[in-house]
Order: sequence, then structure tokens, then C-alpha cells
Amino acid sequence: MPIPLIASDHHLAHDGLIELVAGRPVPCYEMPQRVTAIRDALMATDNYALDAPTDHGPDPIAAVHALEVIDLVEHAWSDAIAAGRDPGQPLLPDTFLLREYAGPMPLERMPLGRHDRLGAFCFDTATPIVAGTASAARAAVDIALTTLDRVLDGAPVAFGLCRPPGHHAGRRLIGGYCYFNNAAIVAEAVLARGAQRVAILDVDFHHGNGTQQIFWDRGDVLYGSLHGDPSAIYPYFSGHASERGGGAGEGLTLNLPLPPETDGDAYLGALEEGLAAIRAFEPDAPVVLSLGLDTYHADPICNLALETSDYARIGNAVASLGMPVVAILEGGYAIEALGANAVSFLGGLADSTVGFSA
Ligand code: Q9C
Ligand code: ZN
Repeated sequence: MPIPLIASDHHLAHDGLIELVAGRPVPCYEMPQRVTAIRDALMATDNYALDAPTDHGPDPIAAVHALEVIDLVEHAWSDAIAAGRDPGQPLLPDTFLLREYAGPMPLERMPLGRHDRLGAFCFDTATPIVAGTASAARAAVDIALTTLDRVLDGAPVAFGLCRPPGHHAGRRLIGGYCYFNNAAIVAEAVLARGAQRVAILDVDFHHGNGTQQIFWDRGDVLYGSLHGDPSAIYPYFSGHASERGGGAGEGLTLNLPLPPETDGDAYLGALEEGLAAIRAFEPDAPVVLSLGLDTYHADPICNLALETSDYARIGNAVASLGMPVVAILEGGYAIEALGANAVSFLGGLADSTVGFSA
């Protein structure tokens, strides 16, 4: 059986993006060719069935994100244009509404233009908005939810080529190239369809601060993440092993920070801990996999040391759970290697799954 691969071209207009790295504008690493490269490489193998997403409407997004941040993503660009901003330049925040700004003051009003509110809802300078951003972000959610549909319909594995990615986006927060949290929306949707416990496994190089925040105090969602140690790695302020969830979610957040140059063997060792936690949680729903490929040794913005062949081993290890997997694309910026790494990962994931169902 071919593996469902859900993709659309809506993301192509989320382009021409600039991010600020140490204050300097550079072309955004998160570019359209990422998804095109992965799609073409997977389709060249004949093992995938390419399909378009179906429209799931706004409700699944509103189940995860606050209306005020959805409104911002939808309207920041048009408000900026109405205010006379240059349509050739992506929008980035020029303020940051930190806790320290308010101190004891009960500040309650937002600026009128949604573009001027960016500083209240965006935590970095890597999350630009252009004309095509909102429709791309909505399409990415539809891709993620359609990927879930395929797995609920019986596919052991399906892969959603979501772009923009999602795992840095919190309940009322955008950042890290992310606007809507595709994986969190899938987890919430599967619970809405009657599941009791869902596990999210995040193998992107960066800590999924948004996903962790959304499910921090939830007893029905396990969040496990392997990532570069936030002591010196973006997003810096979360992802330490000591963060374990709170309230009903106590113990259901598992952070596995990794040192620079972690190789395949060490990665697989840490992954076993994550997989053991998932088994112990006994999910009754497909595993949601936040699949970043920025753990690759040649990724331009990351510092782990995985090789292409390691991804097949990682995919195999995830498949050893014996659970269906909804794989959602997150990061990965070594364009020339993304295709081969995706083929390797998904191949490893699907191989063992076939073994299970046989
Ligand atoms: N000097 C994802 O992989 N830039 N987002 C960090 C550190 C932002 C990564 C710069 C990285 C965001 C989905
Ligand atoms: Zn990443």
C-alpha cells in the first residue's frame, strides 16, 4: 500500500521572506523549496500516493489558538498595506510586549492595526508575514488534518507536507517560522473524535515550545521532544529536562536535550527513552510525529550530526511502537539533503509498520 502524502501548493506564496539573524536581514531559511524537494524525492520512489488536503474549516484552529492570534495572522498583512506599508517587505515585529513592559500596570488595549500588534504575539524576528502567509498557514492545518484523516481511515503511516511549520506556535503566540501549530491541532482533533490519550513525539532539532505550552497541564496529551540543549540553542527559554508538565499534565512533558554533534547512536539511545514514555502512556490514538529534518549534520542552522542512513533507523524505532503514525513536517533547512532524508525516515517508518500489519 502506498503511503499517503498530503501536500498543496498554497504555501508557495508564503515566500520572499526575510528573517533577522543577530539584527541583520537574511533570506529566510524556511523557504518553499523545502517542501518541493521533499515531495519530489518521495514521489520519485513510487511508494507514495500524493493527495490534496480537504477543507476542515476554522474550528480545529480555534480549538487550539486564541481568536486574537488567529485574527492577527489573518489580518496583519492587509492592515499593514492599508496603513501604507511597502508590499515588497515582509512584516516583522518592531516591538516585544514583554512582562517587564507592563510591570504592575494593567495595560489592556491593543494598537488598532493588527500589524502593530505583532510585538504582543510574536516572540522572535524569524517569523515574517507576507501576503500569502495566512492562506499558507491555513492550508498547512488542512494538510495536517487530512493526514490524520488518512490514518484514521486505516493507513498505518501518512505524511503531511505542512509549510509553514507549527511546533513553536503557542496558544496565543507565533514564532520560529510557525503561525498555527499543525501537530497540536491534529492532537486536539483526534481527542475531539473520541480518543482519550494522544502522544506527540517531536524529533525536530528545536524544542517545540508551542506544543509544550499548549498541552503543559493536560492529562490527555503526552509531549516528548528530543532537541538541541536550550542552554545555548533556540528557542533558549524552554526545553530543559526539568520541565515535566504541571497540574493534570505533571510528568506528561518529557524533554530530552542533546549536546552538539550528537550522532545517530546517541540519538537513538535518547529516543528509546521517549518511546518508553509513549508506551507507558498507552495512547489510544495515532502517534503525532513532529518530523523535523534539521537534526542533519549539514543543516545550516543546527548542530547535531545525523546522517541520511540514521533517519531510517529513527523511523524504524518509531515504528517499533506498533502504533499508526501521523507525520507532520516541521523544520529542516539543508535543501539538497531534505529529499533523501525524508525518503530514509519514511522508508524506515513504513518498513516496520508493514511488518506489524503482516
Ligand atoms: N541563532 C523550526 O525549525 N532562528 N524553526 C534561530 C538562532 C529561528 C526554527 C536563530 C529558528 C526557528 C520549525
Ligand atoms: Zn527546527
